[in-house]
Amino acid sequence: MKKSFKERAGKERLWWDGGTGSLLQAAGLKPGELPETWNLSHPEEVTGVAEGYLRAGCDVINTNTFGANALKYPDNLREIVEAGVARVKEAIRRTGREDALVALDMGPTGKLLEPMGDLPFERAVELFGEVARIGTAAGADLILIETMSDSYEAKAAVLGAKENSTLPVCVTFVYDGSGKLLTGGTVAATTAMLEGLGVDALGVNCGLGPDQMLSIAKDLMKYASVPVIVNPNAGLPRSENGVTVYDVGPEGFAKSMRLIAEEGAHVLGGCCGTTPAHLKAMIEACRDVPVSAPVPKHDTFVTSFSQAVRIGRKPVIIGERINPTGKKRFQQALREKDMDYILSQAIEQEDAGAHILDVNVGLPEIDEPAMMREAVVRLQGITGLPLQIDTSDPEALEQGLRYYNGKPMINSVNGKKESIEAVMPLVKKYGGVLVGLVLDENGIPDTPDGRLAVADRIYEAADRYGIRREDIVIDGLAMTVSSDSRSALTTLDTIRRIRDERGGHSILGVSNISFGLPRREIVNSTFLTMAMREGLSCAIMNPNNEAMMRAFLSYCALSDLDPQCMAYINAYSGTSDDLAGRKQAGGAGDADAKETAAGMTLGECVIRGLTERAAQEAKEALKGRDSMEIVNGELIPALDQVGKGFERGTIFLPQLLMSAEAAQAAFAVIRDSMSGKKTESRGKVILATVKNDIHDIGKNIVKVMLENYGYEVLDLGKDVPPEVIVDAAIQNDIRLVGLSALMTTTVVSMEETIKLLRQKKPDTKVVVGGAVLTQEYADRIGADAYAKDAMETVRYADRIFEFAE
Ligand code: B12
Repeated sequence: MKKSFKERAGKERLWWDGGTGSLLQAAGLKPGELPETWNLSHPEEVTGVAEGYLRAGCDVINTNTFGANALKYPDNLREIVEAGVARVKEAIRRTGREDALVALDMGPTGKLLEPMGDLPFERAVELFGEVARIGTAAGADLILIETMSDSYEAKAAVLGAKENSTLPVCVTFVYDGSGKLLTGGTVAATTAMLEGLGVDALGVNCGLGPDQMLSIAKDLMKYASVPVIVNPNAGLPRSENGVTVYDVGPEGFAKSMRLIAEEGAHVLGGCCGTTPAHLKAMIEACRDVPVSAPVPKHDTFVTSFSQAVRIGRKPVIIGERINPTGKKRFQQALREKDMDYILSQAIEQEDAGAHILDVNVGLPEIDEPAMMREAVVRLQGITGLPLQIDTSDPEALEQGLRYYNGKPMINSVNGKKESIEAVMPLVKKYGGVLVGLVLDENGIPDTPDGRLAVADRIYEAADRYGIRREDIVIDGLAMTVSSDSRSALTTLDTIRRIRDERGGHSILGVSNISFGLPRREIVNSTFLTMAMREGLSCAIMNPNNEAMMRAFLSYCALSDLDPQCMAYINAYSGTSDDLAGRKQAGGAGDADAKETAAGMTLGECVIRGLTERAAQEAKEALKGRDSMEIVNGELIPALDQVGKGFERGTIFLPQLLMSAEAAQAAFAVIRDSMSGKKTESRGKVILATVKNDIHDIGKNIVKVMLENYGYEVLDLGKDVPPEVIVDAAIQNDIRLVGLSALMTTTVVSMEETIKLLRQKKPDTKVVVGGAVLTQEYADRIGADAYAKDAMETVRYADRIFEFAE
């Protein structure tokens, strides 16, 4: 019997195959034709590609099913996938390579997941699950989820695969040259998430050539405990006479791949532009590089879609404010589903310096699982901080874990059998760093020995469930010192011994210590300092509380955890010793003093991606200001700022999308306030955002202004092909067409549209606009006019329709 992927990966070097699409194109696949249809229509050609790679020496061969899912193949998915597996098996038979493995290839759906896009997470799980089911039944040996640029979609794919198949699952992401996903994830963050989900191997493919992938391969080796896969392109693609070409030939590819093999990558292959010749050269060049088994890493990371927070020597601050306990305003927000209030609590804590945010939305009268899901989804739309899912309801926990885009912290399990059995299987399935409370059926032990005994039982249970001990953080339980004067010392001894005797991590809800005492932050901050000194890894606390942050920052400065005291200096230089606190913080105050969210301007709401708040602020702003002044003075500058952050790489696509949504919500309010001013029609104008461009906020503003000045607007929407625009202009005998483009790459579509319009309807005038355009550009592409904003567009229309004063 042939050896499985798990038996081989990491023990010998495995050779994955190379590009498929380019070979099928060479065999006659036409542009726009779906490659997977060839599994049925051109079986010989597809089998030939696999044969080529097998003869080159590859061990793992992908099925030609990269784009196969029910969205693209609603009628014949089963046939396509089954045929994809059958083609590779046939190639194996023909080449006598019975040892080779068939990898069921699953690529991205091509859609963005909610809330960034419109594909619901569960639908994505279902789409991947269906392919996994069919491919497994058809006899694939493993599943490859590849070319993923969004960690959230990759998570949906892994769940789909694991819930529908027992085959090994591998995932490879597309990182850019700086080592980040399109949605912001780093190698450390995505690796922690995937390993938490229990994948069998992980790595990188596509996007870059082997030279540019070297540093990513090094990072993967640094963070991964499972075998690492590296499948680069044949260099970087460029367009030559409309054809995509790659600039690295077999010899160059082989040479660069040897360096990656020497870094220790366990599985090597190719992606776009690579051919059997590339793979053959690579195998020859790398064959003698020894393979070492993957080295288990002992890091503890809690991650979000874009950040990895290390739990280790430096204490981590977990913001405690997203929690209804004792907070009337928060309880009201939960009852009224006032998500913006909850989100604003996150933003305040992030600004105040929290590293992770605790999320507790338990209230007896609400549907906690639904609220947990909503809170997790919405929070990860507006903050890059990792979350701690905090609930005692296993159903709410599963909802939080399932919809979380990363490896969360989980609060909590305890020593009771019932708790372990409810929580640990979920941690095993979804991954996470689990807080273990040192209490059990007998209550909370009152000695450190007793507490350590419970901690040991939690560690042992984790071993049984296959959860790494590094992913357990023991809560030593801070109990009220006013009712037991030894309680603080017992807790402190416990956490010190967890560090010294178990090599483990610890956590405390710090403020519990001071219940019933006056001026609680005095006690809390001293207790925090003592606990950090005893090895506390994570403090659940209020980062808005200045006394606590002072204790934290000064402790780090004094403990060689703040190089050159930079964080301390940045926070306090130039401040005076009063309650004004740190420069970036909201100021001092006790735990409940900041129940109302900090005031935020409309622009800030847009930048933060707070949709409902932005709409509300727009309403407020309209009371005192002119609508266009709000648009030009606040909305556009805010979007500009977000755009600049995106360009610099400080803001990622999910945040860009949330900001766009918030701007649109504000704009909708402004638009409604302007309607009703219409007079009788001055003329009919077409507006459209050109082909391949989906930016339409600016175009929509132009539309409203034109309508307000009495024009009838035929809005063709976004991503509109030239023919559609021209046909509409002819049919409606349009005198003025307005075209919008926001990207340098789509100005070409604008030019095409103008050309076609000149041919087919020469009497129509064209006004163009959008952030990338200038008068010069407009002249070059043959437009009649350029308008820098909506008001200028109206003035131009007035001239064309002869309403100009
Ligand atoms: C919001 C936004 C998005 C949103 C769009 C949501 C939507 N429904 O529109 C989302 C998140 C979806 C998005 C996606 C992408 N975006 Co974007 N996005 C932006 C951002 C931040 C703001 C754009 C905006 O709405 N501005 C506010 C409006 C009011 O301004 P405006 O459009 O210029 O409109 C005014 C005038 O230009 C004029 N006007 C506009 N249209 C028209 C039409 C006519 C006829 C006339 C006369 C006048 C006129 O009047 C308007 C009012 O005054 C810009 C950055 C920026 N500062 O421009 C990047 C930006 C445009 N995006 C960019 C990129 C790269 C992308 C993506 C490729 C990202 C990705 N990797 O996936 C995708 C593209 C998808 C696609 N195929 O189109 C780049 C483009 C780079 C370039 N030079 O080519 C920018 C510049 C960001 C950056 N700095 O990197 N984006």
